[in-house]
Amino acid sequence: HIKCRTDETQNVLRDGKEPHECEEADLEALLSEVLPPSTKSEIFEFHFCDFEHNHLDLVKLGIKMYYELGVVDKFHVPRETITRFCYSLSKGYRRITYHNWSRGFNVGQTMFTLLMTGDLKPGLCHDIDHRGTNNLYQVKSGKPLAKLHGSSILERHHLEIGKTLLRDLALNICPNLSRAQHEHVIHLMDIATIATDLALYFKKITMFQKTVDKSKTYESWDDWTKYMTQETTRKAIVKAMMMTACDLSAVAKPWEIQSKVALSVAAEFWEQGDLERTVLEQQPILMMDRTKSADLPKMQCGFIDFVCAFVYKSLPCWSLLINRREWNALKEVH
Ligand code: 5BB
Repeated sequence: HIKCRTDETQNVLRDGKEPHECEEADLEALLSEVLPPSTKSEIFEFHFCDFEHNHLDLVKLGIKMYYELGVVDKFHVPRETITRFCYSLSKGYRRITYHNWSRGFNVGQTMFTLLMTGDLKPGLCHDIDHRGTNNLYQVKSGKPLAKLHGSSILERHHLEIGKTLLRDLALNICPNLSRAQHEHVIHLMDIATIATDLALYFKKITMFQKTVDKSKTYESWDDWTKYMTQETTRKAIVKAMMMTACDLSAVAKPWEIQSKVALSVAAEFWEQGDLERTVLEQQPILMMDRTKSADLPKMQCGFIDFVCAFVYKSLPCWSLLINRREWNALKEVH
């Protein structure tokens, strides 16, 4: 049975304090402590592992990443503001099996390494307030969210929460941006968050293939305008692909990480499967059926071959092939 790590770290003794008192204490701690130095910080590594870090450690590292990206200095964001922002993001995640704060952090941190080692920025809020069940479940069980958003239900909800946090005066991390710059930031959040709906991923692949390698010279204004539009589309698609790469990146992390993370992905799928049995009185699909747990290695092989392989063709491949071999070996045991 997989225990939720965030749960353990958040359930420490509260000394009879109310939740909001704990939150103020957390914030004070975050503000009084020095941030970890960049030199010995592992946040620059693709192989970063959060297993040994608690909830607040990860918030600290999140703040650190914003400093490293240069956005805090560039826009003169006060330490308290960026601290409140990151802490609120972390608290916006529910204490569930997989789509929790540790995982939100990991996706943001993977994007961070892509940005710092490559040359291309949102990630921390992309799964905020996830319920541990997928879009189809929201529809089938008639959840209010499904009535609010027609497609990419959860992704649109993560986006709304992220934007609300950004808008909130006390948390506004970019008060010095012009209106146009502010709208651009929101637009980037739109692209990046909606992009993580896996249902859109396969459409994106085709678009991605169509838009690469369009180098030619342009002779007229119209020609150039068309080129610029394509450039903008191309950039949006590359950003979306990077988000998917970060979203699925656990599969391309060292085996010690992948084997553990895959179990928590499975645990959350199985919990949804249980809900489908009890609440919807339906038989869950193979992926969400805990009585079919022996098929996990086989499913991970399929996931790597048919879902992940494409996105990692154009990005650093980390440990994908090694993990493929490990899952395959486990498959043959059964
Ligand atoms: C994925 C698409 N789905 C609609 C049907 C099943 N497939 S799958 O066969 O590629 C598959 C993927 C089956 C089992 C899986 O996990 C078993 C533990 C996975 C899988 N998905 N494995 C992973 O390690 C990860 Br990471 C993921 C991504 C899960 C988050 C994406 C949620 C998007 C929902 C559409």
